[in-house]
Amino acid sequence: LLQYPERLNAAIELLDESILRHGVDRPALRTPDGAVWTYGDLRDRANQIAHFLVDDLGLVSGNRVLLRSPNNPWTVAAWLGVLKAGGIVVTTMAALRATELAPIVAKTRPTIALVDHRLLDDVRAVQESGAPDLTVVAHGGDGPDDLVQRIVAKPREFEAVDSAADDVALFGPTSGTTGVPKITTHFHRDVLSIDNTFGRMTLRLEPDDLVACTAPLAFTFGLGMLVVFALRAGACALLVEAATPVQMADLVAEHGVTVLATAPTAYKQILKSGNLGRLKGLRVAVSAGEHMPQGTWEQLHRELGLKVVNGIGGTEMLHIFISAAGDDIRAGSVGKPVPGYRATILDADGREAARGVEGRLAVIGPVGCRYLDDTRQLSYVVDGWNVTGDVFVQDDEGYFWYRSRIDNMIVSSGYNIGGPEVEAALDTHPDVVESAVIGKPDPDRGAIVCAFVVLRDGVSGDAAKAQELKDHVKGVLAPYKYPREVRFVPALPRNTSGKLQHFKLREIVEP
Ligand code: 3SK
Repeated sequence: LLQYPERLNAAIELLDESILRHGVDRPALRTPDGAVWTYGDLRDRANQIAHFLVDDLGLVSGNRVLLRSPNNPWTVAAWLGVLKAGGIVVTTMAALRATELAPIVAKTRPTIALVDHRLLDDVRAVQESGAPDLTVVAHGGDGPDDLVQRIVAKPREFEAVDSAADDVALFGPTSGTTGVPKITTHFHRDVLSIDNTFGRMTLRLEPDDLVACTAPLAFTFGLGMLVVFALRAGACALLVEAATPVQMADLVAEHGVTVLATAPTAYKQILKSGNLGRLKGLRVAVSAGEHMPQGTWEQLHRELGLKVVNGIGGTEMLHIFISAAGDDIRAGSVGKPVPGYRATILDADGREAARGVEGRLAVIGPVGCRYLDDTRQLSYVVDGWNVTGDVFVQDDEGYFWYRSRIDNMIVSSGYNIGGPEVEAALDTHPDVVESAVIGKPDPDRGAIVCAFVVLRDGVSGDAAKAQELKDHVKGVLAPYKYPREVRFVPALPRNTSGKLQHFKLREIVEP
């Protein structure tokens, strides 16, 4: 499955080959307002967009096309159209503002931008300040549908560019958890590799599945779930432009979604809101993007009767590389390397650590980590291994267990305290929606555990509640791990992929 022909266009594999296998009239994409695009509709629109890009805008192979739009069928058609035309997709989170977009545009140098009307202002600002040659085409939203008007008369057949399997298909900017973007580059074969590994070995979608995912298509978690895995399986994706986790749970129930992929935070919010019953129709629930505490996993298991498929992935490797399904799942563990990948733990000297020893997780597999024009490649990729910023331990059976981010191990009075275990303990309190824990410098103890807590609506964050939470943690964990400082906040800082930004909390306590 991991041998690829020399010439390969991922869009043909995902769309045209899927039509040959599963039929043209099956639904490929749905929206909450009832719109349905069949595989045939999607192929027609992708081909028309490819014609427009090549015939009218002069796109040649290797040109980069910036896509900025929410999760809707046009975004998927544009993504496939760019690949068919031989272009490289530059996906960017809708939430990015001009100041964040500018360095991405400067580095990836797109010549064309297909932009939803609602996201046009930031692109125009970037264009005016440093990308005068960028051709911007608007679509969607409430504005005039330039893209739709300009493709409507185009032929519905398009001879896709005969790309090499190793031609770049997409640039995935990653803000990581530290805020400075790196641009990952991925080949046409990488797009298929994520399906041949996690998609087919672990997830195993079926043609009758309806897949929903809260991640944007600009985040490769969402792209994999809603486009790559869904289309290759002949399944259908429910594309939701914007929804809170609780609204997503309603959509799952209303539309009969069978596979939901989202982050632990969303599962926690659905749980705490009392709406978990809305997920009862799911066949598969995937959790990734962050660590899922064992307590949350167990509660979901108890109340849904479903073993959540936990996974760890990264934009660097395009998708999930450690996971488990069915009987292989161990509560609280992220699983084992997905077939095709190898993972190991590195000690402080960068050598392979023994089983049971905590260290930095490194991974190697069919998808490579290649940053565009970035010297950070030298520290994050060693002999082909992607050295992640996560601390894990591997047990004797080969299962990987998350400990913390490399920078979130708190040393207090000589004790090593993993921030995530304190977060998990806090999250088991019924009034806590979510929490984030950091080490705050302290003259006596070196550091103290400082917790930022989001409370349930209507619960007040006062001194008594802070004391109650401290006592709660002392009751769940070794007492020395309790947070000596508790701060109540309305929300936690997250990057546009939804990952918690502990560094922003550190900036608050040590300005
Ligand atoms: O775990 C992640 O953050 C991730 C990143 C990219 C693609 C998929 C996943 C799960």
